[in-house]
Amino acid sequence: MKGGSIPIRPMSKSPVVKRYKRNPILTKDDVPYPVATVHNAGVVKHNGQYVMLFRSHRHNGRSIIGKAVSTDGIHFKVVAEPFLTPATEGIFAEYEAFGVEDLRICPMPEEGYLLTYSGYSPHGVRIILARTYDFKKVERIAPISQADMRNVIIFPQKFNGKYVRLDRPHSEISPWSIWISFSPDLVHWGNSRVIMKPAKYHWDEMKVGPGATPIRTDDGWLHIFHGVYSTMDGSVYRLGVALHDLNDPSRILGVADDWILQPEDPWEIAGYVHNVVFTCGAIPEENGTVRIYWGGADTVMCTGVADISRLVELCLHHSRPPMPN
Ligand code: BMA
Repeated sequence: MKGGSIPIRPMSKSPVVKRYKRNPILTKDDVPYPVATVHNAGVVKHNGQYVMLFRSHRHNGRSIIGKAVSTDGIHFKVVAEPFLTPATEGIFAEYEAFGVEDLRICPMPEEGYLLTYSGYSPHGVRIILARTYDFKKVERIAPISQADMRNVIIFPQKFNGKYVRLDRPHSEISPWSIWISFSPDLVHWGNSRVIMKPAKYHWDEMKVGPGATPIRTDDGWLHIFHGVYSTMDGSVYRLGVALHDLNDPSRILGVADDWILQPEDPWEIAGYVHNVVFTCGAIPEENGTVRIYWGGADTVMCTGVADISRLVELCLHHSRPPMPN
């Protein structure tokens, strides 16, 4: 230390997720039709391109899903028309009347891309399953939950011939916890049980919910989820990680005790809903990192990268019980 001065370090943000320096990467100004927000996007790699299906509030306050594409995962171009708007006929019209939100993409080998999103209507919020092969045409398959359920993600592999999903029912007795369910055909789901609950007086004490489609690693399925803490100034949404057994995803090998990302940039702290980072998609890269995408304050899209091995280590060696109390 020269001259005895105390070095002043810049305040470090998340030590785990390295934010892209030029966040946000997508805003309403990039959208060629009128919207108030761009956030909570599912993302996959398809034919060498990154495809992002993002949520936008229309000026009437209801949500639709737009599509953007990119060659590097950072610079996205939004296509001229929305990808998914509320259905106009049949059962889907009835259950999507108030909007479609927070779409997740599951690349299911040889079965195209399974899409799960929230359909809002006078009957509540429930999950709708759809499928696309090319991100041009979308086929709705079925509503796959009753009200009130949000945040369903499907594992991109079958287990003993069954599809497996994480879901998030809520009741006063067992508030906002992560459950697992199984299906032989994607339409009928059951054998559900709770596998992860909020931890008292902890950053996720109010809610935990499924986030990005789980990523297969040598050590287990890595799941980036969201956790919510309630304060006198409203709720704070942060991201955490959990690791599920490779062959039996109902077995959680570890949940990292600390969050990996919290609202810190101005566009995460203030916006349509303050203090929110919320993920619906993350992509494993060949260099051992995962590119995480998150909505900032329900208003803009952001990205950053983390080392997969570090996230796995946090789950295995700095963990808290998945079912505290
Ligand atoms: C959740 C969902 C998300 C949203 C978050 C923060 O309940 O509505 O879509 O990002 O709240 O507002």
